[in-house]
Amino acid sequence: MNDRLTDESKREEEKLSRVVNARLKLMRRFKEKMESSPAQSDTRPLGSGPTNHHGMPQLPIGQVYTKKWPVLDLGIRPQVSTEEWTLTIDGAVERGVSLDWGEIIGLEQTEDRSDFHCVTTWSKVDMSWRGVKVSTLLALAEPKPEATHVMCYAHDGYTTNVALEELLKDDVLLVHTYEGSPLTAEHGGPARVITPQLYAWKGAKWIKRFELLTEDRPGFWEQRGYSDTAHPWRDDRYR
Ligand SMILES: Nc1nc2c(c(=O)[nH]1)N[C@H]1C(S)=C(S)[C@@H](COP(=O)(O)O)O[C@H]1N2
Ligand SMILES: [Mo]
Repeated sequence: MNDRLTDESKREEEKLSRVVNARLKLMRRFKEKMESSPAQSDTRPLGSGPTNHHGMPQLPIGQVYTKKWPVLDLGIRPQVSTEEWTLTIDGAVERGVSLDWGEIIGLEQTEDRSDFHCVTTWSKVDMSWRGVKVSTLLALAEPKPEATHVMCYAHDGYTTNVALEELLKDDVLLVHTYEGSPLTAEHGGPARVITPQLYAWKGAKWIKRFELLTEDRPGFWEQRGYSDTAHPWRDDRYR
C-alpha cells in the first residue's frame, strides 16, 4: 500500500472518530440534563403548540427549527450514479430481490410532505418529497412471517436498524426528489430513506440494502448507545 493511501485512510478514520466523539458527548450531556431535571424526562410531549399536518404539536420536545437543511453524516460521502445504483432486499424474505434505477422509477411514485427531526436537536418541517413507499419495495421481496426488524445498509458503511412496522408506515419513502429537484449527493442522492415519524438517523442516505431480520440487532449509532426505537414524540433518543 502506498503512503498517500495510508495517509488518506488515516485522515478518514480521524474524521470519523471526531464525528463519533462529538455525538457521544452530546448524548452524555443529554443524559446528565435528564438526571438533573427530572421534569424534562417526562416521556409524554410537554405542552401543545399549533398543530402540524399530523395533528401534532409543531415540534417534539428538545427540538429547534432550522430553515436551512444541515448535512449530517459520518463525513464519508460516496458518489453513486444512477447507472450503478442497485437496491438489494434479502434476509428473512421469500425471495431476495435486487432492483436497478429503472425498476425503481417504474414503480408507483408517491408525493408527500413531512418533517425531519435530527437527534442533535434540529428539526426541519414541511419538506416535500417524491419517491417510492418502502412498503412497496419490501412487499416485492415478501418478508417471512417471522421477520420483525430491518437492517438498512448504506454505501458509506453506515447501518441502522428499524422495526418492520415502522418501515411499513405510509410516509416512509425511498426518496429521489426533494422540492421538485433530484436529491443531492450530500443528502444521500441519488436515493435515501426518510422516516418522518422517527429521528432522522433511521433514514439511511445512499441506501444499498435492506436485510430483513428475525430479531433486533443494533446498527452504527445504536451500537454506540442510541435508541433502537427512536420516537421523537417520546424524547426517545438514547438507551
Ligand atoms: N448513510 C448514512 N445515512 C445517514 C447518516 C449517515 O451518516 N450515513 N446520518 C443520519 C443522520 S444522524 C441524520 S440526522 C440524517 C441527516 O440527513 P441530511 O444530511 O440529509 O440532513 O441522515 C441519517 N442517515
Ligand atoms: Mo442525526
